[in-house]
Amino acid sequence: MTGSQFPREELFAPGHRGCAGCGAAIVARLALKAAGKNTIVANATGCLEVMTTPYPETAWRVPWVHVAFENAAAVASGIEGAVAALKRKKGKYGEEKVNVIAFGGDGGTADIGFQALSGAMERGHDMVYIMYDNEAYMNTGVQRSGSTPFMASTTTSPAGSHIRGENRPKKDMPMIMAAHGIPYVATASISYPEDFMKKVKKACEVNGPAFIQVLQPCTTGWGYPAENTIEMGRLAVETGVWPLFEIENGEFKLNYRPLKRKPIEEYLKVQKRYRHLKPEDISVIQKTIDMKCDEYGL
Ligand SMILES: Cc1ncc(C[n+]2csc(CCOP(=O)(O)OP(=O)(O)O)c2C)c(N)n1
Ligand code: SF4
Repeated sequence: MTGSQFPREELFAPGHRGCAGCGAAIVARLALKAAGKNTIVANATGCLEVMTTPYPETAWRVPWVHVAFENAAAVASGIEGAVAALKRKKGKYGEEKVNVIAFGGDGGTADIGFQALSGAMERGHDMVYIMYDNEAYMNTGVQRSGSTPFMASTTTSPAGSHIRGENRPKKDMPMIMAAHGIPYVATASISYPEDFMKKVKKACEVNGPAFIQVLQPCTTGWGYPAENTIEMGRLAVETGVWPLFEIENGEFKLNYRPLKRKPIEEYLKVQKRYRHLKPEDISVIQKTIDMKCDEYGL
């Protein structure tokens, strides 16, 4: 299925309260386009939830549940169980598949919601978990999360003359999820919409749990002009910071290989969260990216 074959119908309305250029809105819009209207969403507290549902308005044109910061996966697994039970009762649901999708930010997924996520994946619920990864707790003022990259400055890992920003590497969520033995794990980017939508569609079709981590540039937290959101996502992939891959039934497949990887500096120098970096810091980051890319055959 190519991009032009995806439905034109918009299940995520414009007019939400996200910052201009917000990548989270693009995640939701593309994901719903791919999943279609037979979808129920559980959305963890965070920017995506706050900006899309200022009472009494909503940007969601599918059934949507706001859940606590920490339990999107638990609520989604309950919805999946309820749908299965109602399907068994004649007349409640037809034969059509109902997609259950949980959306959580990186804080809501890699940190506080991790236990609920791990449990839902391990129990084998037929659901899709989409981690929209803007690499910090954006809704509450750009605090670091387990998914914040090495040396990025946030309000709780502030760069100064001694501290070089975040001092730990980014948590490797796709590999942690793959270690649960679930049938489908993928990385994606809003800047490669066709790839992302195909992955969402596949994740919905899989029988069992599926996990997609989509990198979501955030104009406010990363510090770049709003009109550059798509370009930021492209640079992440073109420099090898964010490889696009799938792990399907344990089999790893790289989805995109740049003709020539761009130097990491091109990605770092256009973001305020990295403006403190010195040439020696950039070479350290470049080395870690090179090692990761070697591992992935990129
Ligand atoms: C138990 C609990 N602790 C803290 C909060 C406050 N809180 C709301 S949203 C949020 C940050 C969410 O970060 P993330 O999941 O990365 O999503 P983003 O805002 O970046 O989209 C925090 C700390 C909360 N709602 N509940
Ligand atoms: S802070 Fe970032 S994630 Fe939150 S609404 Fe603004 S651009 Fe979107």
